[in-house]
Amino acid sequence: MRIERLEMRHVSMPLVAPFETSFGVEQDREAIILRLDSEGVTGWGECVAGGWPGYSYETVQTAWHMIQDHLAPLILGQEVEDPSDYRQRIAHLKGHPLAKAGLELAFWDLAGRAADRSLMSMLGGQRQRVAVGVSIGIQPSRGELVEMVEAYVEMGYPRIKLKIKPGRDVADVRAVRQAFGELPLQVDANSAYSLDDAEIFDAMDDLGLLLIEQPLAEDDLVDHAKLQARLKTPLCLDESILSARHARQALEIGACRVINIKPARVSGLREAVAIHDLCWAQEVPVWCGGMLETGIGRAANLALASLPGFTLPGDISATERYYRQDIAEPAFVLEDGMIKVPQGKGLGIEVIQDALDKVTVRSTILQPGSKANRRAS
Ligand code: OSB
Ligand code: MG
Repeated sequence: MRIERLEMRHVSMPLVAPFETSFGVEQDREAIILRLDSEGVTGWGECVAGGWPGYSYETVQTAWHMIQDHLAPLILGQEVEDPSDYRQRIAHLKGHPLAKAGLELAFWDLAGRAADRSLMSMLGGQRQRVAVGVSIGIQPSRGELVEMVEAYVEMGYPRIKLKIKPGRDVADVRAVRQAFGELPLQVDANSAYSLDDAEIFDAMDDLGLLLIEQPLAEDDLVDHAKLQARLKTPLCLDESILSARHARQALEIGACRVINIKPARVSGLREAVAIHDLCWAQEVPVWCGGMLETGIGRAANLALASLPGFTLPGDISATERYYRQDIAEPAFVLEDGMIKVPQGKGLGIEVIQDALDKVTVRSTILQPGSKANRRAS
């Protein structure tokens, strides 16, 4: 398909409530929405790089530069057959998985819409609904945390994840465990600890958690292996796993027993499926993580989570948990602790142009031979 046009929009979307993690507080979700046009077909993508390098080194600004100046010139005016062809064209460029994944997603949507196939069927998904949970940010107080958990349990979320950070860990988690007995519960530290904090995780080991997500630094598989060796609770890696190779090595050295797969973090859906396949073959449970995506990115996460190896509930919550007004429809709703996987062609959602216009803070249109394109090539 000849790629005629790439539109980039930096968006800032107000969240229904601030989301606090060990790396900071988000009030408005920043992202880049991408629109590809080819031969009368449009494909949408979302790059989830945020406003500052808290989760990853990438930011909206670095991703903007990467997409505009390095990725776009490799596709504009070119015949790009499908997402695999796109991947080959960009394979020589180092790093920047969030930027690469955002544009790959637009190619998946484009390919699906052109071939009249759903993303779920293109990826090999097998279920119409997927089990989901909710990720709860750090709350101002322990009491408010317990109330927040109660509210989500009442809404029907069958699994709760609590964000933790030093000083807001064991006591918070214990309070939630005491209030909710058998509730399926897990925690996410977003790499806020070191092996010197092992005693905190020893204490956490008795709280019946499904898993402990990314306790240590993202580039520290070796210490994760040491920590895993002393715990009964499975460690789950998020930030550390950027490719199927990392996943294989982490499992080989015992750095984790579960993997959180986020298509964005691993450069896109193709690599996400490769990690799924590797884990499925080894009977390692995986689940689909989230990055507070808009309806565009969450549609893709739902399709991915419909693969058979996604045996744990994903961080894919209902639209109303994130945004009062999303930029895509239909909204995703929770039913019996699950969300339906879109079955329409491509991502199976429609972008709401007015809503997108309202949250756009800057935009650019790149075409073959346009200024930004020439400057970089
Ligand atoms: O570490 O899983 C994470 C959100 C932003 C950045 C990192 C993470 C998260 C979440 C929220 O936990 C998951 C979601 O509901 O999208
Ligand atoms: Mg995480």
